[in-house]
Amino acid sequence: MGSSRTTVSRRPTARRTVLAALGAAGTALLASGSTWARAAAQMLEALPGKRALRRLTHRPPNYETPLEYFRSVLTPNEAFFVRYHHAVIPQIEAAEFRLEVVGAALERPLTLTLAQLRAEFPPVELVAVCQCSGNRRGLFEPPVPGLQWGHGAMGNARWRGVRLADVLARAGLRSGAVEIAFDAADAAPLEGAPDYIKSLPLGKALHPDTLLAYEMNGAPLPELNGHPLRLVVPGWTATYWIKHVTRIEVLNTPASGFWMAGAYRMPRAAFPLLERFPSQESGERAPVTEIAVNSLITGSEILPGGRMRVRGIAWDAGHGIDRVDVSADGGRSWQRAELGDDLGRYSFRPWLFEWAPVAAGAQEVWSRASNRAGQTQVEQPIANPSGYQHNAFHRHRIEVKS
Ligand SMILES: Nc1nc2c(c(=O)[nH]1)N[C@H]1C(S)=C(S)[C@@H](COP(=O)(O)O)O[C@H]1N2
Ligand SMILES: [Mo]
Repeated sequence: MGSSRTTVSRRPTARRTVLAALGAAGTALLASGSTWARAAAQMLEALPGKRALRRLTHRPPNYETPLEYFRSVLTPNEAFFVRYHHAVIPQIEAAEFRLEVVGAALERPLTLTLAQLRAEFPPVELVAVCQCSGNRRGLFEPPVPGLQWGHGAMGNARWRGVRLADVLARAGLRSGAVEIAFDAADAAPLEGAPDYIKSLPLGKALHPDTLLAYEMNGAPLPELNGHPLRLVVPGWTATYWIKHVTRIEVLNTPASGFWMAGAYRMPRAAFPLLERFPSQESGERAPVTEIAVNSLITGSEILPGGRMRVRGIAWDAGHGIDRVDVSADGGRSWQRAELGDDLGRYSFRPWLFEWAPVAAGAQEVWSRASNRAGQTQVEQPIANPSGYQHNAFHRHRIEVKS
C-alpha cells in the first residue's frame, strides 16, 4: 500500500484508493459467517456500490455480472461488471477532476473541468454494449491463460456525455495526427509495471458516436466503472473504453506501449474483422477491434400446453442484428426467433423463441445471431492464444418433463 500511495499522489486528482473500501467489504462478509460461506462457495461478493457479482480476482478487482441480470436489456449500474488491470484505483472528486488534451498536432492544448464538459459541449446519449475482448475466455477448450471469464464480462448501458470529436475540435486538431491516446488515473502498485494507455485510430476517435461519458443509465458513472469520466467506443471491445480518463494525447506516430504493441492482439488471419486499426497492424497479430456478433440465452420457461419459450439477447459491433436463429435439435434445423425492442445499433437486442419439444428429457437449445454485415456466430470458437472474441453459438440446457 505504501508504494501504491506514492504512485497515486503523482496525479493531483487521485485522492484515496478504493482498496481500503474493498477490504472493508471483505471484513463485513467474514463477520457474518454463513453469508461469507455461501458467497465464497458461489464466488459472489458485493463491492462498495455493487450487488453481489462473480469474483475472479479481488486485487485488482475483476468481477463479472451474473447471467440473470441480462434478462433486462439495460444492465443495472450496481450489477455492471468490473475489470481493472492495476490494483490502485483512484476515487476522484468530480469537482477536482481535470481532463488534459495535449499533443503536437493541436493548436490549443486544453485542460477541462467536468463542469465545462457538461456545460460547454452538446450532450449526446446512446445505448451501447461494453464487452471485454476476453469475455467467455473461460469457455475455451483447451483452456487459455488469462482471467477465466464466463458470459458476464459485458454490460449494456445508456451512456451520456460529449463527443470526443467536439473536444478535439475545441483544441484545434491539425493535420499530422495518426492516433489519439488515452491515459487514466489508475496505476500499478509496483513501479515499472506498464501504465494502462490505449489509443484509437483517428477515424474511430472522430466518429460521432465515440464519447467521453459522465453518465451511465441516468446516474453519474459508478466509482468502479470509471467515475467521473470514461471513454465510450461503441462497437469496439471494452479494452478501449478507458475509465477515469485524465489525459488525451494526439499522436503523430503510432502508440508503442505494452497495452497496444504487446496485448489485445489476435492472429490477423484467424478473425475477419471489418473495422481495422491499420497504424497498429505490424506483424501477424492485429489489434482486437470490433465486437464479434454474438448471442446469449438468458432463460427458459414452460408454457401452458407444454410449449417451451426461451429468451435471450443478441448484439454486434453496430452493423445491426439481422436475425437470431434457434435450434432445439443440435443444429440440424434452425428456426427464426422473434426480435424485440431496438434500442439502437450498439445495444443488446432482446429476442424470444417458442416451440413444442418433440422429446422429453434433458436437451440443449442453441442460439445463433447474424448481423446485417453478413457475419454469423460460429459453431466452435476461433482458437487464439489469448482467448479473445469467443462467439460460438450459445448452448442452454433445458429439462423437458414427459
Ligand atoms: N483506467 C482503466 N480503464 C480501463 C481498464 C483499466 O484497467 N483501467 N480496463 C479496460 C478493460 S480491458 C475493460 S474490459 C473495461 C471494463 O469496464 P468496466 O470495468 O466498466 O466494466 O474497462 C477498460 N478500461
Ligand atoms: Mo477487457
